[in-house]
Amino acid sequence: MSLISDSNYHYPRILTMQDISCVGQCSLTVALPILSACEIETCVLPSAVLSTHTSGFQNFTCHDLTDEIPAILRHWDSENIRFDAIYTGYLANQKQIAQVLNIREICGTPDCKLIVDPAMADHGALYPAFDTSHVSAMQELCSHADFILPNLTEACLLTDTPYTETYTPDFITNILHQLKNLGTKNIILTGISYEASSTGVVIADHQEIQYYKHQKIAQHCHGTGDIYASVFTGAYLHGKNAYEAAKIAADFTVSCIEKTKDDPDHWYGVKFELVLPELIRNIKKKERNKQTDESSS
Ligand code: PXL
Repeated sequence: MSLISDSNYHYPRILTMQDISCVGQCSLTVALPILSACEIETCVLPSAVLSTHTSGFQNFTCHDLTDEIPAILRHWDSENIRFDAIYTGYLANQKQIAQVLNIREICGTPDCKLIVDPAMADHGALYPAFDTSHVSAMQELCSHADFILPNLTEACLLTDTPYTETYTPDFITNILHQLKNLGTKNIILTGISYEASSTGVVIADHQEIQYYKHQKIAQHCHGTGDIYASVFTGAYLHGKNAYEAAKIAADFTVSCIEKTKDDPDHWYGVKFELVLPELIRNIKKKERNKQTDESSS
């Protein structure tokens, strides 16, 4: 799936399974434009339709789409539709979490990558709709994933570690080992901060642990986990390696927060649309350099 030039770009097809929060700049309404900007054919399996996301809005509506999934799958299979990757985000219930492996079995290509954002918690707490049985189901899904992208709260829940706001590199290394013991192949752990002025992302594969440090912006913005996971997935499937994809995703997320932080009316999400041109430039950068290198050699 790696790229040399536009002419032999393998045009990947991904299935992303998460909810449609009609308002709130999260889940499918950010994944679809971001993955498209990364030149990935993006198919969707909506897990639920909500009037808004569940963090901060009152009296939101939610229509669970779990019962639709088997018929959708049967139709895709009858049409021989296959996906190079499956990327999951916010899933509405344990039944849906359990369906993901079945979806890969039926509609995944032989090398189908499974990328799981265990979107279920932040700042030390589970999202309002979930309880601990959701965590157990997510542990099982993560154990089969090629990549998981938890924040620290989710990583603590997945490893039964008490959440803490201050920690040492050893604490993080220990969590990474426990996540590896679950069976997951690669971990991208976001929001890991060892000093007041910076934060960063830890990239752990089978042989090394790397850290990409970046600017920390004091303001909390909703939906940045979804933005981060979508950009990582898009950049990785476009052909970047995991470190480069993690870096592009971090830089994109920081820029989104920068564009949003001074607007108190925009508390529910980030203005990611303003940063899409920067994402497209970053995705294409290496290719352009490579092409220039090739044509000058
Ligand atoms: O951003 C994660 C997310 C996605 N979808 C829904 C949510 C949340 C977080 O609260 O409520 C419905």
